[in-house]
Amino acid sequence: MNKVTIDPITRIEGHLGVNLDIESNRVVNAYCAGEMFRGFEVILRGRDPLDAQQITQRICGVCPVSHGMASVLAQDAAYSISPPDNGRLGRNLIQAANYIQSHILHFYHLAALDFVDITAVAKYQGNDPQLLGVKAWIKSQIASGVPHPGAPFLPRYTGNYIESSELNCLAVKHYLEALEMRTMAHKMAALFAGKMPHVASIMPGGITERITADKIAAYSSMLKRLQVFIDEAYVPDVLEVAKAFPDYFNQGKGCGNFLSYGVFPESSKGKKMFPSGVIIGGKSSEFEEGKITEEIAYSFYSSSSGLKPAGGETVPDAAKSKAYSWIKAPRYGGQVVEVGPLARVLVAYGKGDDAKLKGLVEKVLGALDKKPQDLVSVLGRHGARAVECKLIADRCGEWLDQLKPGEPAFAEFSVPSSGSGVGLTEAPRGALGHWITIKDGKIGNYQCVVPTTWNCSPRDDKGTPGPVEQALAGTPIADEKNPIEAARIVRSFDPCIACAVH
Ligand code: NFE
Ligand code: MG
Repeated sequence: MNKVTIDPITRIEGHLGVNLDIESNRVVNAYCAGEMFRGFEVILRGRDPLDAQQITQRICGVCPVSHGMASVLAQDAAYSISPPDNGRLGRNLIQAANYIQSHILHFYHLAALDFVDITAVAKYQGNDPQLLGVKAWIKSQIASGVPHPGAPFLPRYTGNYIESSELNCLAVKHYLEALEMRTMAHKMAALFAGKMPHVASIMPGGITERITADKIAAYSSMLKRLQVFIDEAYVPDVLEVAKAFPDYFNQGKGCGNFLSYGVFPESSKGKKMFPSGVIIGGKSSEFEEGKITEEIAYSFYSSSSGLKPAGGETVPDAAKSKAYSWIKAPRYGGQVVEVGPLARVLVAYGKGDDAKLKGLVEKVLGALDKKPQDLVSVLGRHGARAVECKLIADRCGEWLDQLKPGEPAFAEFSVPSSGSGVGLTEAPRGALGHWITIKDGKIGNYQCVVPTTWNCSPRDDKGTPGPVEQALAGTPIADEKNPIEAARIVRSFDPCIACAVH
């Protein structure tokens, strides 16, 4: 048995180490290690509850909006308030812009370089000024003997990349355009959020930015440019990668269980654009919050194991024997579940209520001659992310139309001296929950269970590996010095270790 370590796994957010036991060029066991402690849940104790949506946003610079949302949803519940329609829609539009930014980031800037050969640009014959700039710089790197020409597209493994130089050049062009698209998505969010990335206007009761016709028009015009990019670059590029690497419909399947809390409320009554739901062993069921626990047998904590988050504890123990990760192991009814875009799309597809989602999923599957079950794979995760990015961008136009300029976006409230609340939403990377308990007007306990906590969890008390660990087991690795297959599987989950540990 050979031990192969990828540490850190690069082009993700935060410090993830992956240790693989490999026998006869196949992964036998995988271990995901979150390699830092952060302590947000400890920092929050004793603070003013109204600090929570600001402090928790600092867990991450990529998905701060979702942390802010989970926090104000928990506080809405604790204060028994509900935002007016303008507040609900404003929150949706901020969170949607952050999803679009995050999904474009993930595909182009974090994952595509596992598939695209940047050096093809050295032979580029066209006259695109941006590509000519990249060409000159890559040629100079090749001439000076840099081992992997193409920094800052580094580090990367030697591997089989897309062969068509035309497609490779187009992908690099889109990589550069994607940077501008993400800036625009940030600007859209900031219209209703006050600022990005760590937003100012999301508060319990709604949002504090006023809804004006100017803001609606500005959001709408930037949205239209993003929709063109999503339709003409992002979705087609994901399809090209799928056509070039069909084997990745068979790689990285994982536990095959899925969980979504649901996201983007369409009314104050609770109907959401993406519904909540659970799929375990192929059977669908309604989501029950009471089934969530966190186990810590292999995590660096000395708190009790198997606690529900409302009564969760965070007691770090760096010297704990047997532990190998700072990530806890969340479980649903004791089961390992995957969260994220694939979970959201499969839950919604299974419920069958969303004709647009069903139509788009079937169109993509038809273009690739694949079945819904093929989605449980590396390429299925990329495909689900692109599909939901398009659906969310399209839906934003309808939310903009429903806004009422000049009407309130915020409901008044007061903070009780004691209470509790649960805030469940979906961040770009999956199911996100915050649990708040208020005691003597201060935060008595605050617990977060975060998407990458679910996906990159270590083994639980029974020794069952987490979703990414399961997705890696059994993977063929052609060259142990270049475990690109494992990196592609890990990155398909879009992990964020800063979030996972929090
Ligand atoms: Ni730090 Fe986050 C995760 C997402 S949770 S990126 O995991 O998406 O809000
Ligand atoms: Mg936690």
